[in-house]
Amino acid sequence: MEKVTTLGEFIIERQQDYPGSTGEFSRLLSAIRLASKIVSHQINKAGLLNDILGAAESENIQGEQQQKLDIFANNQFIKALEKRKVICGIASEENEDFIPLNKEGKYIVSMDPLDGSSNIDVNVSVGTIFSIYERISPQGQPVELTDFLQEGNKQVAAGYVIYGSSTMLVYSTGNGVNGFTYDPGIGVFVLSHPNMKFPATGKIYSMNEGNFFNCSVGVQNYIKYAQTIDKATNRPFTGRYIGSLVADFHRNLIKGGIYIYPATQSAPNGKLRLLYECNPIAYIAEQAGGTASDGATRILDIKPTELHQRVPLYTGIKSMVNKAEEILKAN
Ligand code: AHM
Ligand code: MG
Repeated sequence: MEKVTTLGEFIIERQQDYPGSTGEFSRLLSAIRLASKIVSHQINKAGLLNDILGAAESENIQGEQQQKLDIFANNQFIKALEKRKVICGIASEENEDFIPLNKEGKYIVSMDPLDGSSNIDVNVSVGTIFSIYERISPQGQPVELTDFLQEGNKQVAAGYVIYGSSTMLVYSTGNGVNGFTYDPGIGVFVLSHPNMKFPATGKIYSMNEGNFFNCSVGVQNYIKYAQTIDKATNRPFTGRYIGSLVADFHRNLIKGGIYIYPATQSAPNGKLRLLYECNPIAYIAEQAGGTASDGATRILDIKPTELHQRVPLYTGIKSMVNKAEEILKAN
């Protein structure tokens, strides 16, 4: 039989790479693995009799309508994570404040439990995004806001789960990016995409072009550049936009491209949140040989000032992001 590496085995193998490792971190990852399976199972049943589709009667801190599955996914991830004593706090897109957990815990988790949730009712891919740091406040004391406001370059791990035609968990602990596909028949994630890297070149651009006249001249000029016919640079690029960050990023990682959520007149800092959307995606992008910026500054070097802070995001193949930055700078 062909050798299959499960995520569980992979986590244990990798733990041995770090001398002195206590297994605490592995426990954290296995909580994320467990919650993803539960959420995946529920998403795959959406539309059946489980009354899980559609809007809930609440809004989140951003004033956005919460979907029932947003709340379900948030609860599942919190439930799984709070059981692991290694975690001292969680920040979530769905909660105004961070949630303090075990004072003795060493790690904090920031997450978007269900990103792109407006896509659920129409059977389009959604995702979970997570970011992990070691706390900076002393163990034994309650977790503090400053533990969550660390620069992205301090992340010790980050990843996402894509609930698509299959469910995949993609993550990095700073040593490359690995992707695991969920086999629902046996209930395990299997290593299917070892050492993921962006292709050397790409021709996909992903942006909500409905915002064209709402964007700066620089962004408009980049879109015109992407659409211009030029054989030498393989243009025009192909436009692909799902409206689900994880799915758009994942496609561009595999096929080669750039994802843009720029500043707009109505959203001067863009739409995406630094802590639990941009930082983890930027970490994965860099670990896969790509890059991420806000149009001028490396995402991972931005010092967060608040939990739900938003920043513009340009991420994907380095040469494509660099070109976008060059065009923005010229305007
Ligand atoms: P959400 O966190 O409320 O789901 O919003 C984030 C999503 C991203 O997944 C996606 O890239 C973006 O919003 C799409 O926004 P828009 O509809 O403005 O293009
Ligand atoms: Mg989101």
